[in-house]
Amino acid sequence: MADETPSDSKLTRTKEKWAREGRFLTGKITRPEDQRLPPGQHLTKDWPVLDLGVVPPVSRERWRLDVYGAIETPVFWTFAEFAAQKQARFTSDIHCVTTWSRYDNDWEGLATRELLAACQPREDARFVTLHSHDGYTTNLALEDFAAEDALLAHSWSGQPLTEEHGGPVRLVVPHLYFWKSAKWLQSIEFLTEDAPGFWEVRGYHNRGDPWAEQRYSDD
Ligand SMILES: Nc1nc2c(c(=O)[nH]1)N[C@H]1C(S)=C(S)[C@@H](COP(=O)(O)O)O[C@H]1N2
Ligand SMILES: [Mo]
Repeated sequence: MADETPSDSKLTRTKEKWAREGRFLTGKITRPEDQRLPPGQHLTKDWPVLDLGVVPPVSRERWRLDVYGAIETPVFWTFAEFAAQKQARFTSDIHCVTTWSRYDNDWEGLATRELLAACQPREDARFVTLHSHDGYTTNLALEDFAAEDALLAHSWSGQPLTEEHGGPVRLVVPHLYFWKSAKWLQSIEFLTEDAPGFWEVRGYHNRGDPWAEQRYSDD
């Protein structure tokens, strides 16, 4: 487990610079019915690895899911308990803010809607923050977290998620840029007020809708 987030790495500084300059923005904001590739994106067949450069060693044996905050029923599951929940299989596209997109990713895991049914967010819960083992965080509005194709994924293409892609378990929220899909998921915090995460405080958009090209924060 990394106890320091490499927030001053070369990659982090480069991506902060892109946010300041508005790099990759095309100005297009509509989503034509027949368009699968969001504006400013290009298609890739391989699957790039993007993170802060630290791969935290977390085995399935040691992994726990800790769900806490503005909820009625706190959840603390081992991997076996997590895997014993109702399983979902979703196929979705990846859109990374650095402009690559990858179609037809086959994910398996726990639909976020099933998690919500288990932990029962309180009436006043409106946001979630994901905390990861590399010190990364990212925030989502509850509606975005609850999207019908969002899941906590443990497998990709029928195989356990590899270490480099965020295994044992990562979030997948297909309708937003991929930085919202936290790898090496450690805990999920439900909040009444929004708490911007690692990239959101470094010039990236708070929501990150690829179809509206919400790459960077407006101010
Ligand atoms: N824990 C953690 N999750 C993370 C990141 C990270 O640095 N740490 N990077 C995000 C970014 S910017 C992207 S594009 C995707 C990349 O996922 P991949 O390496 O599986 O392609 O993970 C996201 N989730
Ligand atoms: Mo990214």
